[in-house]
Amino acid sequence: MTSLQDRPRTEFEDNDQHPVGHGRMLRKEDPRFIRGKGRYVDDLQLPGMLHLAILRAPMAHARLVSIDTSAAQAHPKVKLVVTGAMLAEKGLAWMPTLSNDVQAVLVTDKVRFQGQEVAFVVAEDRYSARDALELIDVEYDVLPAVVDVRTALDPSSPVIRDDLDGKTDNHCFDWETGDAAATEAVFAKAEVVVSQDMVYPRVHPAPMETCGAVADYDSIDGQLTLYCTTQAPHAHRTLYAIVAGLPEHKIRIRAGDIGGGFGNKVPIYPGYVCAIVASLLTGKPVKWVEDRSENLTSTSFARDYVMRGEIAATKDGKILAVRTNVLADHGAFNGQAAPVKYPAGFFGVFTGSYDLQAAYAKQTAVYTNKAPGGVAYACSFRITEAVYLVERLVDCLADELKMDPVALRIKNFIQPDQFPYTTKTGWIYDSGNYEATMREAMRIADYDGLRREQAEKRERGELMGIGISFFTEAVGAGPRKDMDILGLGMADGCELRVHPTGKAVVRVSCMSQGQGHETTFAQIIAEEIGIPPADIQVVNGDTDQTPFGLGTYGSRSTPVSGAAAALVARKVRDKARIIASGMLEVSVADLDWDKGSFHVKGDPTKSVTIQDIAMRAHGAGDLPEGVEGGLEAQICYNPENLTYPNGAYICVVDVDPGTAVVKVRRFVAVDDCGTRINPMIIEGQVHGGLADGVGMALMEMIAFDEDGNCLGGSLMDYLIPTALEVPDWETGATVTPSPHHPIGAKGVGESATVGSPPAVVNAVIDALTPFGVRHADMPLTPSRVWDAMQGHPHPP
Ligand code: MCN
Ligand code: CUM
Repeated sequence: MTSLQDRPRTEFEDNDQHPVGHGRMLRKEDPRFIRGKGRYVDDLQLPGMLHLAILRAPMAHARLVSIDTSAAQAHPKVKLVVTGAMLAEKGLAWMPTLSNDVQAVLVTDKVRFQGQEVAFVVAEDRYSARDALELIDVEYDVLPAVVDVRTALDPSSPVIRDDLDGKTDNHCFDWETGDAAATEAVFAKAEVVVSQDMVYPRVHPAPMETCGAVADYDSIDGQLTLYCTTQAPHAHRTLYAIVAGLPEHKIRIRAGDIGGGFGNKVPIYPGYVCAIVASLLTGKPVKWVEDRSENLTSTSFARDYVMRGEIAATKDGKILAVRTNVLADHGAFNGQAAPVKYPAGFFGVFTGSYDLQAAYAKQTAVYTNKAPGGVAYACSFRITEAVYLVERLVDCLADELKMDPVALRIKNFIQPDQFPYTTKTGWIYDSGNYEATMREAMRIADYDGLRREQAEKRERGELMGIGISFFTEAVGAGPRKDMDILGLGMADGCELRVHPTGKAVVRVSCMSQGQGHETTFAQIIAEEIGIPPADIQVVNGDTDQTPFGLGTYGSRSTPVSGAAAALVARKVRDKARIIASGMLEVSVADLDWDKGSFHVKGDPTKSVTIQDIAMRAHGAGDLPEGVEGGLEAQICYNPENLTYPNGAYICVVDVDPGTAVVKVRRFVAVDDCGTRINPMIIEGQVHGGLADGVGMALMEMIAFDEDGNCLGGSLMDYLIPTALEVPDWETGATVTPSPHHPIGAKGVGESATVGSPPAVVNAVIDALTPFGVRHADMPLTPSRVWDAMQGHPHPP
């Protein structure tokens, strides 16, 4: 291995030589991060600031009998102790979730999951606040907990949500998509049908920075400023405005730097509301920051789908239909964030990348005594679950037909000339060249060579596995005619202002949590108007400084805000063209654009740069008839469709026959996200997502005991991969631009997390071929792999 110093420097590492616009370029935000100068919420110190700590329930299900806060209140450093009953008096004990459910801010009646918020203390310092929690005396009447999603709907199960009118069971919602009868007809006639039960376990995004907030209410002008870890500042502001009855202009949300979100920072958590209430009551700024275990046990989890999948095909491997029945564990409150019409997120793309005759999915969601959440951890709104389901099913079918899993996929891919392709569940895939992408991955991996190596190893009793996964995601929610969150349309604003000296500021409604938006959004603008990225400041995360929009999740920043950025820049360029025509004394039609300047057609010596134009736009000289001064524009972009990135992943594992330890030896990922704005950042996104995938496939799970105690409350128990568990990633690309996106870009931020788990699992199952194993559930820990090798694929 070469050391970092020896490594040849590549051209892109020198930003000064970087061509203006798209391409490899170092991240503009990194100088402050690598110097430890990021501005996270916990770095904030405001004068007179108090500290808030939350008392959490020690058990999963219990009636609250009494709560005595007098000893805590007597603590010399404590300023305030608040219980659910006190919030109830102000009508603030419950808050709406982003999925039209309600969630308790503090418990008033009943504890519904372990770690739920019961009371809070505000003190002069963090330690005193924590100490005082121990002085609160709570009496609980413990109830049996509902832990297993499979029995949650049994009439004998205690009803968790008795706060909801007339609720007599733990049913949360039903949802279906596709055509049940047509699918049944295809299945009834099919030559081959394979079915498989599989569980996508509960996992947690576990961002490096936990959630937190500083609430600062100014009682003189009635202005509330909330510094907080949110991926969606504007959506949060509107929700607070509705809950608190304050006008939006009196609420300012400021999300500074965020140390990883991964969907964990989309929901509104009780802690944020507690901090706001505390600042209102004390008149002081109040800080609340979770510790690791609070983050793991009480904030938005992901997955928790129990799935039965069925696939129908002909004997020679033409896939005809896919069908699935899903039980979804939503925890104690439906706290997921998904567009209203898609209560199961975009699970509807479970038809994968294949041309089918019919498809049908049915889903039942239930409440259990576990933390709420559901859509987090680079989920692409549940496409993770969908891709896992279909990619495992295709491998089960390949096993049944004794066909090579790549050949089976290639035989069934949607063909390039079928795009735009309407799936049997109604999604319109915009573009792709799946076979080319698959073949590129095979080339990089030397697929045939790998199969030869595997055959030789099998002869020697060695367990080598090769796993394939091909995914299509639907990202960039979404067209406002059919996508909204709590009635808010999923469009995004963007404003661009070019200053007199030709420097620019672009204000976006999306919110970077590590994806490098300060760089890539500057590049998008640079590509369109030729101002170097270094001269373009990207502003995000402050509702007073940015236009309205729904924020960053579901890899929607590039598909939606990125489109808005390109279009707003084109608006500015159009105005610049008119000003240039005046400066060069020719008509607009006689001008040609080179990135960064206009010149007279046929005479490149007669030209003006965008910087000259910016000065003229603000200067004292005349402007063409009807042109206002200044050089700026704004836009709100409503996407026409989602974008459909796709990719082919090949994973190579070795399984130790003696210990059942899985080692991921190679991982090839070829991603097609359309036009690539910054390939270095894309590779970083893919590397991170692949590590996520290895983690979920092999290590990560939030488990519970039968009483509902969370067994994943620390990073000692909830294992996440380190550099030691992952290989050197081998990445590649194909480029099929999105036809409706102004620059042809598709999202990529979640692609690798979505696409990689089935590749790893398929590889492990492939390695276990000599044992006749068709499936084993994630995480494939040594004990589970061992069980599978012994013929017990489902752990008890
Ligand atoms: N990009 C690009 N060319 C493309 C597509 C994207 O150069 N064709 C760049 C973008 O400009 C952006 C990055 O790649 O800098 C990711 O873009 P996009 O796919 O639009 O995703 P978002 O920016 O909307 O990020 C959200 C996505 C989600 S939903 C999760 S979850 C996740 C992820 O990003 N969380 C992350 N990646 C993460 N990466 C980090 N470091 N931290 C997180 O919390
Ligand atoms: Cu689903 S995790 Mo991301 O969409 O923030």
